Amino acid sequence: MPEDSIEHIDFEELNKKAISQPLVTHLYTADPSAHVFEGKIYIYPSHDVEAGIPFDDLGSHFAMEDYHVFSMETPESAVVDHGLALHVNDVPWAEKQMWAPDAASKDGKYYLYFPAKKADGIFQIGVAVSDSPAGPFTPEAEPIQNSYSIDPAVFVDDDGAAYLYFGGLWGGQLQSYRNNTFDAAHQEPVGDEPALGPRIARLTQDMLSFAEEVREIVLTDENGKVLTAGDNDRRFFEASWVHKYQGKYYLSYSTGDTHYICYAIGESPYGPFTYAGRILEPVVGWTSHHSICEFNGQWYLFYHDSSLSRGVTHLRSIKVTPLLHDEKGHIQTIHPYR
Ligand code: FUB
Repeated sequence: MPEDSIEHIDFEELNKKAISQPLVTHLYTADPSAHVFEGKIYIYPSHDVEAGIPFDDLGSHFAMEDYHVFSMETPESAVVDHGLALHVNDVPWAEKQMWAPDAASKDGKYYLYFPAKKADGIFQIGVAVSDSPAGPFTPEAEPIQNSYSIDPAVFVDDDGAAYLYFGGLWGGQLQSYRNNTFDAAHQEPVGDEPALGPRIARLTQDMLSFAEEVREIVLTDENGKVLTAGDNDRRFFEASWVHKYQGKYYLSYSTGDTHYICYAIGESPYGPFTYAGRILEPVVGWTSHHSICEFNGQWYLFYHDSSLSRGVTHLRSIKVTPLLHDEKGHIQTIHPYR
């Protein structure tokens, strides 16, 4: 939701209309990546803080330093804060801006994937390992080789293959990459030029590296035409997430400056994905970022908004609400405030 509309919001009224309330109120939390591990819901969010850094289009005011992991017995039960899971000071290669993370599990170990800026100002993605889904996590000494940009999301397919999706525009630096090579001179495409897609690479068996060259995902409209950069209501901006429903792959993502969470459907983890609609209408705050998780046969959308901070865009709170697929596999659009 655009910043300039926030001053007109009556937050008492808005909170009455909100379809869900913040899951965590003792910290600001955002970008919730939810998974069912060991029979419980574990949530891996960003930990928002007020660092007093002026706002800019690069998101410098999102100056997060650490992660906490949260768990819930069910989507209705109390949330447990498992405390500090990883701090930027413990990551040898990272300097600042611990943005949206995700986690995966394999053979009794847990892997936390996270973006951070290095001292040279470039984002890369790192991985940290734990014996518990709650952490604490021990980071690898170097970022994942050939990783770049932000918003890692892991999808583990039925055959055990794990894929890392990533990428985000503007502050996330994706516009500076072509063919996996950084050049600050590259700009975001415009108008009828093809939009940039999120990136994907299969992970190695040990979950610590890319097993292949990073590929760009193609998103098309229902006629097979690649979504264009000027199609701001539908083009990918950041916050990739993949879930599988009835044998199909659903890639969901944020459209950034138009503030929607949209989705597209494909036959393979690599796509191409065909645009299929909106999952979430704009929330209070500029960013929208989510995950989709099945628990006991019911699907849930984890998302965030800035209602608890009364509209401060970098002080967000995670929320959860049921998500419905209809009989054709389409996702029912969620309106966050009735
Ligand atoms: O939390 C920092 C950034 O804001 C995330 O990486 C983006 O997806 C947006 O939610």
